[in-house]
Amino acid sequence: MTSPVTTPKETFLADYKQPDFLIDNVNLHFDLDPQHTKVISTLSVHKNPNTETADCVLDGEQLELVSVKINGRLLQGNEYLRTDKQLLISAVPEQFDLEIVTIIHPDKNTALEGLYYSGSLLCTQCEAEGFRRITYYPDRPDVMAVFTVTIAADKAAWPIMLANGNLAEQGVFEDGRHWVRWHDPHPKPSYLFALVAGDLYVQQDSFTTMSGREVKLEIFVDHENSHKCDHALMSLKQAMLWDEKTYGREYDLDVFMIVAVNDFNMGAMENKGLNIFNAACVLASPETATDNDYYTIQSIVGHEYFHNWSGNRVTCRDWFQLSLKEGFTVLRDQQFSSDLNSAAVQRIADVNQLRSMQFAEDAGPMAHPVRPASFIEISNFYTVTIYEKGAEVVGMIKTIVGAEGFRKGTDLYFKRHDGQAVTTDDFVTAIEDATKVDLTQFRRWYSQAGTPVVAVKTHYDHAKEVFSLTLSQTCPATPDQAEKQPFHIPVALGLLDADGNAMPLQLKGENLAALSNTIVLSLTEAEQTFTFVNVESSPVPSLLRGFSAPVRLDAIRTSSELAFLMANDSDSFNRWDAGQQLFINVLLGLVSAMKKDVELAVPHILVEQIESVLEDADTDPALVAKMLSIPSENYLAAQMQPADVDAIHRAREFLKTTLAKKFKKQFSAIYQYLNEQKKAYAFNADDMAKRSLKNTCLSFLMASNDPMQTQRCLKQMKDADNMTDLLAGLSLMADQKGPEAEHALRAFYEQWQHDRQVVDKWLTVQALSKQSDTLLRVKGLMKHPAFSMKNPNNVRAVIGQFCRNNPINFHAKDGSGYAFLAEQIIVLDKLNPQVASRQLGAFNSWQQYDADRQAMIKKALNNIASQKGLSPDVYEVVTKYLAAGE
Ligand code: 0A1
Ligand code: ZN
Repeated sequence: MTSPVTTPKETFLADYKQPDFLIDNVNLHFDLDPQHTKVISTLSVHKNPNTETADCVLDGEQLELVSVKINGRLLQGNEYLRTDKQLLISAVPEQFDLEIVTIIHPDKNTALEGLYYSGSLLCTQCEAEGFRRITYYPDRPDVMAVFTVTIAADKAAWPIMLANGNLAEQGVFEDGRHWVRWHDPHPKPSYLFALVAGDLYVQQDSFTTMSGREVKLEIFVDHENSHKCDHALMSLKQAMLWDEKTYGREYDLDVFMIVAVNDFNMGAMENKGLNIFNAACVLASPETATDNDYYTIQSIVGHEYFHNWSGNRVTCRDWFQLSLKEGFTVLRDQQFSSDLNSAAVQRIADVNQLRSMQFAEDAGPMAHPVRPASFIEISNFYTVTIYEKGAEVVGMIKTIVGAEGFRKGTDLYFKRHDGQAVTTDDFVTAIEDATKVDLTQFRRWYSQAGTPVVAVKTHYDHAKEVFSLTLSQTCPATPDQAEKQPFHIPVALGLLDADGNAMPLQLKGENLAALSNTIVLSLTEAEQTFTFVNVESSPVPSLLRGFSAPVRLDAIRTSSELAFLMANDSDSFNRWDAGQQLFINVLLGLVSAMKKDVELAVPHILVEQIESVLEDADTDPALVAKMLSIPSENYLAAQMQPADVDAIHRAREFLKTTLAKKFKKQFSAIYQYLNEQKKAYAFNADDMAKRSLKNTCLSFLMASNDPMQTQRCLKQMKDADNMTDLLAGLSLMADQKGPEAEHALRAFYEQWQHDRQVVDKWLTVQALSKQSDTLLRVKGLMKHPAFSMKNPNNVRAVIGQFCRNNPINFHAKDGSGYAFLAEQIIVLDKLNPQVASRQLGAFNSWQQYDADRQAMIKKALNNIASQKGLSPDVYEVVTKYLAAGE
């Protein structure tokens, strides 16, 4: 296999060493120009007394070096050494001032790391290792310094110039240029540095903090988006208040700024005082954004804001500790969304994502622990394991120590480590010290990869009124770890009697029954039996309530047991979960019936349950919509070895159509009722729930193959005053063939071609179409003027959606989907390695398919691997995927 020019180096946690040099102050001066930006960096440096080396090594990539001065003396070329990644200056004093001048070319920067040009904006992205593309610097999170940033540029072209912290000074030059100086008093690592310049609209507001300080809030967007800032601003104020109330965290600068940019590799970035957002994650108006967008924006604005404490004030010692800030901050944003909207819906969405994506990652070639032991390219580790499983791990700590203990623990953590760069272990220690709960064994969640499987056996002794529950745990091997030690797994549990009522929970040896209907058991051994006494009748256990641990439950439950839980469990998450399991059993049954050529039928027990869910549609429409959502094809594929893509698709379609026909009257009535209740769009949990149920009904109605329903769908689109209803209609139409569908798509584009966020939705609905010619359409879209390979949102909307969320087409028998992805990755890698590597993720579960498909995927992977000059990003992933197949 051909590797990149030099084989990328692997970095190990075990090799961590403190930095040899520390920086107290950084003074940056930027002479901005998209083609040619000059950066003068002046650092006050001192030797770290704890280390030995006297050579000062700085990181730097793709920089033109102009000059290096130490204490004002210009160094000659032979006084330092340069490689393509570093600058080494030997024999430096214990303490010195270092001035480095570099030139960079933002307009050539398609990788979108460092300083780059997006539309008419100049902006930065420095996490994880982008700062080294701006200047030479010890670009690692444990070097924290106070930054002062001066920006100078032509005033007409760059009227707004922003950096972190508070505005200190500004002025104008005589030649039409102007300058600003920003000062951030909080020491920070280089990855939190940010700069933005451009001609932007600003929407302002303010927030008074718990101690009475007034903070200016500003959102900067392109002028044409001036009407799309309200929701993000409102979300920001909600987040600031929530963090004060829930975690006692107050904001600490005079101003908090958010900027929307069109070209961005991820969702958003928490730069101190100057968050930079992917425009799609901040802009919203009822006509252009769906409920889902509104929801996501609220949660991402919260997420980035919460980083101000969990990430910025207390940061990571090294990138192996990434989950220290990300896992904890995701938990915080989940709590925030849950408090502001519906807790059950939030939990269901989080678990759905975890199960469909993180479990797949844990079961695939890139499996890694929440605290990885090594990496080649850190950008590849912004994963669902670090983020979502990381959040589950912190959530389990909260479950184990209780909400009050957790708050004591986080208070201690923030106080003890304010201004420091620390480890996940420091976080756990702070919680232990505050609560006196021993989390020694729990720490294995940070070091062991893989999804544990918990098997369940039960026994009821009628005569003694004793119920015993035997739980055993195993964890499958992952590429770097064959053997696993038992985890500390909190298992939340309730018992139901035959009428569905909660039963008292009294563990043997305890005097009294637990006060609540749910107790949390600590499973710490490979096998453990929990004995409940005074259990008057044979109970039905409700296990892992609220999904109390990120494990797979291996409990043999009959369909009638699942139906019983679906109808009676007081834990709404578990009610939903029982329904999902029932769906899965039915779908897998349909798949095997198909194989045996037996006539397909939907079991009565499911039909009955759906009937009662529909009867109850009024009580909790959000939950009902979730209860009616059939598990995705991808998730079903993960439950089958080998996954039969076509059979799964057909089984799912059959189930949907059967239910649609059986309950047409009910779906129609609910739809009608909700549609008539229409009022002006507002984003709140109640209205969102109703729209969600209405559109779920519409999607069932469309599955009934009745032309009348198509008319209904078109009418909804015509009448819609909001993007939620319009897009729901359009995506149902895009699944159809024929002139009506084509017309709907054309009309939509004509109406919205001026709006990038809406155009991305238009691209997505087409990439997701179930029609068999979708790949052809996708290729056509990539030639459309609305599409650019350099824009990550476009790439995700077309290539990403097709390859990840359209399994029936991506996994086409002829391998065309695989060849397509390989080709795109090869092109993308030259432009933007981070985006290329992420798209490669569509091959993560390649070993779960049949031998023919595996052979074709392997060919596609080999095609990528044989390319000259691969980025470390793509190299790492493709190598690991291929190694798994050896
Ligand atoms: N820290 C950000 C995520 C992020 C990571 C890398 C980026 O650029 C390559 C950008 C953003 C967050 O958690 O929101
Ligand atoms: Zn984050």
